[in-house]
Amino acid sequence: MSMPMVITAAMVGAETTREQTPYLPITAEEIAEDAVRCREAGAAMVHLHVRTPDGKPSQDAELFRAAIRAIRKRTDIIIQTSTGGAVGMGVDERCGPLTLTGEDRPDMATLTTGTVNFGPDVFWNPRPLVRDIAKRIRALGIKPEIECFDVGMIDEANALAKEGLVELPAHYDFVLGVPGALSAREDALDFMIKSLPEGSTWTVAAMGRHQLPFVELAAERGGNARVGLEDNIYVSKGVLAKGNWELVAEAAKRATAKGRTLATPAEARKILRLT
Ligand code: KMH
Ligand code: ZN
Repeated sequence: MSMPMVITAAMVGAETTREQTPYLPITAEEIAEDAVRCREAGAAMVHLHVRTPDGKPSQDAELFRAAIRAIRKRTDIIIQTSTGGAVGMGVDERCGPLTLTGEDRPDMATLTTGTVNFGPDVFWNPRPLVRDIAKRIRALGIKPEIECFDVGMIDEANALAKEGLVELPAHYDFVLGVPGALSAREDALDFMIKSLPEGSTWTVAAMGRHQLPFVELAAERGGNARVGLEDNIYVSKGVLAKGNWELVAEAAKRATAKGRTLATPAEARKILRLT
């Protein structure tokens, strides 16, 4: 019997625009409304970015606070905040959500463990910056999701563990298919799984048209999957998803067709060792 599958909804991101899809949630209320529907459709966690009212990517703590409060008022879904933000942001800006404490503290935060080409840009994560963010996540008392855009980022997480900055076994997200980085290939997924330390948990987030097929690959392998408008705006060829919930619903359908049950947030907390 495999574990229940944890579906994460990457709801907002930093790159998707309202010009690309009118269904992108921007305000705290829009995010909360879509998060509730994602939870009903089978998601246990949201990966959260926020935007200014005019839609610009932001890592502002107060915008995160408003979104986190709006979500928690309406649902028990796990909230994982981004520390990646948008390309070009500095480390203090990226770590805005890590300044939230008490009832506004996020449940988890991302930690990308290496620099990578990101379309025409560079997502800068030099080793000292990675250590800085790892320390801030640790100081807040929450667990990271290690974002791996390439396999060397798994090795760097091992180095962080040796330095006492990350606890193993950890939870990883394989981000596959970003232009300029590791592509969304089945053999790449298998190599990444094989490279993990014993006892790790993993999620796969494949970009664009690869998103939903990779839910099925993850389901077959006993892993977890991330879907959502951050990574893909189409529910089928040329058809926009009418919200993150529609991508979650499609992911849930595909995962259950492969024999997987879906984790509730309470189950996901146990699987991901958050409690
Ligand atoms: N927007 C990307 C440059 C994360 O959330 O931690 C980085 C990103 C990763 O989305
Ligand atoms: Zn993100």
